[in-house]
Amino acid sequence: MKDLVVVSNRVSIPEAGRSQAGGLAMALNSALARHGGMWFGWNGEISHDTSLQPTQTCRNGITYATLPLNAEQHDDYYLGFSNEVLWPIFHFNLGAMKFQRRQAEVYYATNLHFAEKLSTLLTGDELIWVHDYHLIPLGEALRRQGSHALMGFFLHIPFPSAELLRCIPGHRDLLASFFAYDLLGFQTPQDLETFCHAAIRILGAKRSDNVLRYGDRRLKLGIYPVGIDVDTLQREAQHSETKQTVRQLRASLGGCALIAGADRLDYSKGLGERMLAFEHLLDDYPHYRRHVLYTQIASPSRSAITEYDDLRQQLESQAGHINGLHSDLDWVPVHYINKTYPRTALMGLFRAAQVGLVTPLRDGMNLVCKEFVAAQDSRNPGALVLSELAGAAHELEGALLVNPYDPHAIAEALDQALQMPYEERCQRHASMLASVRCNDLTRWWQRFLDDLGYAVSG
Ligand code: GDG
Repeated sequence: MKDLVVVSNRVSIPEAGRSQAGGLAMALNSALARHGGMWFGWNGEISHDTSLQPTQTCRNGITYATLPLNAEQHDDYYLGFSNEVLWPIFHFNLGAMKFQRRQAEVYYATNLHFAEKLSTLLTGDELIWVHDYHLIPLGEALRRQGSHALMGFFLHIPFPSAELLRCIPGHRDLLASFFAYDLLGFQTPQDLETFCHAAIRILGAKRSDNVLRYGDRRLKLGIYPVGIDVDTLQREAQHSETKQTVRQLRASLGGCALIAGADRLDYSKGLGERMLAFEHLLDDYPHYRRHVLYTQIASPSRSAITEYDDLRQQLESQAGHINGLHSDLDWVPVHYINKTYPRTALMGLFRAAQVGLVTPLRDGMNLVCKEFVAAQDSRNPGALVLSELAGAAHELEGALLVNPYDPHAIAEALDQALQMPYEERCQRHASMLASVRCNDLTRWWQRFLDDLGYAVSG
């Protein structure tokens, strides 16, 4: 079996003897543990000296090869082109795009820099699996270094329509660079189709089933919806009930129904519209006043980017407005928390909630809604209100699907969720749990790596 090399923008090395907290980190570590191999990427540090060789650390049989970014790479490759051009455009948010040609140049140069550093560690007999929008041109840069390895790329975020893609100066080169890979994975059928349409229209690529040909390159496409580790999360959710913080949370509800959300603080997650929806719930269905609480965890993210800081201020003001208007001496309707919690606390919050509220304006998949489903007590499960524009909406038929741009529609769905009869809640939850189990985390990476192994012949 070939060794596996996973490449992602950010790599966090687990502490010795401990497994890693994040869902995706868990998945990739389990794939690496099975195949044996290396995880390569940025260590999260900024250093002026980029001539250093990657630092290699071994944990549980996996080699973590990491390197710092310099200030220019951090500002222009990571914050700039990746997160102020690709992230907004790929999330259909043209208004948030801020293009600067120099940042695009640094994006390509940083990918080349990663490829040069990675090349020194390769033997030539690896499967290389590259993750996400920061590293689209990495495959092409590795080919230029002479690599003939099998290379796959997985896009965690949606793929934009050809018209939106065309707004990115240099989009042809960006699109063409996907063709350096052997396998390209998407979260949903829609993303795959949108990519094919763009490649055919903009590059003149030729399609036959799920294979695209462009020049002398042949690119296989596939759909691999990211899942979660259901058993581990279920155990954590059950165990959370013994934790002091979760017991205090339950005691503080005072008989109120809990609506819960937990997201990175990101404009793609629809947090402002969600807050407005909760306000409509209190205005349009006044019988819920004093009987319902909304807890929203918004964990800090990319705060150096103006849009993210503006959103933080906007949410603080919206939560303050609702609480100022509706609170009583013994009831505060919105708990808005701008902090990152341990995952067990999150699972405890989800388990204590009657309603999970997950309404991104656009999302590649969205793992929070799947985690909410896993965290429920099947004997008395909560209901899920989910954006129809999240990739997960393709799988979770038992959710109440809403248009995330319509706060009134979200408020109606919240009302429906809060009133949902017991049998209906159980049925919907059972269907969602079955689907989350079917496409779990292990299946995700196994299917991708199987297909990558056969990408050339298959
Ligand atoms: C990208 C794509 C795709 C949130 N708050 C806390 C916390 N979280 C965890 C959640 C969940 C993860 O962060 C967020 O995952 P999502 O899938 O919702 O979203 P992105 O971060 O945007 O991820 C997305 C994903 O990649 C995987 O392919 O689904 O569409 O955008 O696991 O639980 N975790 C902890 N404390 C918090 O306060 N510990």
